[in-house]
Amino acid sequence: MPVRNLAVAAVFDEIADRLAIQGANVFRINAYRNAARTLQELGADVGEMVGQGRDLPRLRGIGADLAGKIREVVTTGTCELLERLRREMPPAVTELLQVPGLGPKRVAVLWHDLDVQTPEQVLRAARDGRIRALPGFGEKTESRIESAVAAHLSKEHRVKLAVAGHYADALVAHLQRAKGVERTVVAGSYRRMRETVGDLDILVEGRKGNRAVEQLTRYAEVEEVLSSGTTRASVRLRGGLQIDLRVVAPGSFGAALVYFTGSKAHNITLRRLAQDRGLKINEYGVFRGDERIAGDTEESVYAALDLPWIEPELREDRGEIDAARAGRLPKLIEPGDLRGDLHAHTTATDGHDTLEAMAAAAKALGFEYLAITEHSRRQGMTHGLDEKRLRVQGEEIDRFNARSRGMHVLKGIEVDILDDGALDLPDSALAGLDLVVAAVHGRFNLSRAQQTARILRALENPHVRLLAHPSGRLIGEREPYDVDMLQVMRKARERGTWLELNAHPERLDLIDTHCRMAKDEGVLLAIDSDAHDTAQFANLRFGVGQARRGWIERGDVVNTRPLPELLRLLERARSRRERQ
Ligand code: DGT
Ligand code: CA
Ligand code: CA
Repeated sequence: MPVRNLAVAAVFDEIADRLAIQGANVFRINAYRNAARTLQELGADVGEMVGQGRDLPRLRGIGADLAGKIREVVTTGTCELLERLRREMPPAVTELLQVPGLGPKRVAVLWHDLDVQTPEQVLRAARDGRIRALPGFGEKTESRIESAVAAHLSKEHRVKLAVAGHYADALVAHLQRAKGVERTVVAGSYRRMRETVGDLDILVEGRKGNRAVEQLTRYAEVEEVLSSGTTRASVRLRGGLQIDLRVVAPGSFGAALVYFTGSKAHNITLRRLAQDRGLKINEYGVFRGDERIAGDTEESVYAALDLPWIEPELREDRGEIDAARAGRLPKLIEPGDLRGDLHAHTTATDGHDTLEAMAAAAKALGFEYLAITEHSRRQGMTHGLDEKRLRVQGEEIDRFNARSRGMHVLKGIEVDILDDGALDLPDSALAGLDLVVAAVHGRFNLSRAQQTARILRALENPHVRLLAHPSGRLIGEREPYDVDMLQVMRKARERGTWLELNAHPERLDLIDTHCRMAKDEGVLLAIDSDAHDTAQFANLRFGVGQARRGWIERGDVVNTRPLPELLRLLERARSRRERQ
C-alpha cells in the first residue's frame, strides 16, 4: 500500500488554501487544515484503514463528512470539491500562499485586480509598480512583496527529514517486493540525516534480470517518470519529491553506497586520499590500475584507504577523515541509548493524549521516565498552566507515580522566557518541580545583544535546568534568532544547565554544529521529543540523527542516564540551589 496519508493531506491542504482565498468561513477552513495535520501525523496508513473498513471518524478532527472525503481521495486520487475549486480558480494561485507576507486576502486581491497567478507574475507586477495602487497595499508593502517573492523563487524546494522518512520507509518496502532485489538502502542526505533533503537517492542491490526499475516507475504515488533505463530511473512523486534509483551489482554495492551517500565534500576528500595512494575511487569500486581492490562493502572501500568505516552522519568533511585516520572517531549515540524523555505535553494544555497514555507510550518504548512539561500561562493559545493548575497537575503526577511500576513521571514545566528574560511563573511555583525547562516563544527579532542578555538572564534563574530548542528555528519557516550561542553555552556550563536537542521534525534544535560546540564546552544535552501525542515519541530517532551529525556520544546526553542517576543529578542541582 503506497503512502496515502500525505497525498490525502495534500488534497485537504489545497482545499483549505483555496477556500481561504475565496474568503470562506474560518471554521470550515480550519477543519480541512486540522484534518491534514492529523493525517500527516498518523502512524497508521489511512489507505489500509479504508480498505479494512475501519472507523475513520474516530481519528482526531475527522467527522463523518471528512471521513467520506478521505475515502473518496483514497479510492479516486482526488475529490469533487477540490476539482470544483480548481475550476473556479487558476491552479498556480495556491503557490502564492507559500510566499511570506502573502496571505489569502492579498492573494485574492492580486488575482482579482491584476490577474496575476504565479510568483513570476507577482514579481513582474511589483517591479512594474502595479501593486502599490491596490487597496490596502502601498509602496512599502509592494517592495516587501517583491523581495519575498524573489527569495521564494530562488529557494530550492527541500523536504523535511521526517516527511522524507515516510516516503523512504514506504519505498523501501515497495522495492523490496520486486523480483531479484536483494537489498534496498536510501543513501544521500537522507542517510546522513540532514534536517531537510533535496531528493531521495535509493540504491538497490539486484540480481541479473531484477525488476527494480519497473517496480519504481509503477509506484502508485509517481506523478512523472523523468527518466528510466536498465540500471537507473528518476521519478517525481505527487507532492514534488524526486527519487533517484540506482541498481547496482553486488561487487560494487559498497562503493556505490559510499559514493551516493556523500556528502560531495566527503567524497572529494576520499578521492584525494585515494590519489595519494596511487588508487582510483568511484561508484564502482577502488581500483589499482584496472584491478578492483575493494567495493563490495563500505568497510572494504574505507579499508583500502587505510581508514575505519565512518558513520554516514559524520560524512560532511568536518574533520571526520582526520579523526578516522587518527583513530579518534566518536562512538555516536544510538536511539536505543535513550532511557527517558524530558519534554512532553498532555491534554492539560495543547497535547492530544492524557498523562496516563503518554506515560504508557513512553514505557512501551522501554523508557524509565518521562517529564511532563506543559506550556506556562503566557502561552494562552495552548491553555498554558498558571500556578494553581500546575499544582493540580503535580498532585495528579504524585498519584500516578504512587501506583506506577517501571515508569516514573517527572513534574516539569516549559516556562516562557519573557521579553526581558524573567520567567512567566514565580519562583514559588517553580521550586516544587523536578525539572524546569525554559523556552523562548516570542520576540524572535531582538538584536543579538538583547536576545543574548535575555537568555542569559533566564539561565541565571536558579530553578532553570534545561533550555528548550535553543536557536528557535523552524525548519524552512523561521531562521534561528540572532544570539551569541557561545556565551549561552558558557553560562549553561557555569550554571550546570542542560541544552535541549528538540526532536520535533520542524525544529531539530540544537542544530548539529551547535551540538559540537556544546560538547566542546562541556555542556550536557537532553534529546527530547516535545511530543504532543503518543505517536510523536517516534520523532526521537530524528533528534538522535541530528545529535549524531553533531558528533554526540552517549555520555554527552543526560537522558541516556538510568533513572536513579538522573534523580541524583536533579537532586544535586536542587541542593546547590538551596545553598545559594
Ligand atoms: P540533497 O539531495 O540536496 O539533500 O543532498 P545529497 O547529498 O543527497 O546530494 P545529491 O542527491 O545531489 O547526490 C547524492 C550523493 O551523490 C551526494 O551526497 C554525493 C554524490 N554526488 C553527487 N554529485 C557528485 C559529484 O559531482 N561529485 C562527487 N564526488 N559526488 C557526487
Ligand atoms: Ca539526495
Ligand atoms: Ca539525487
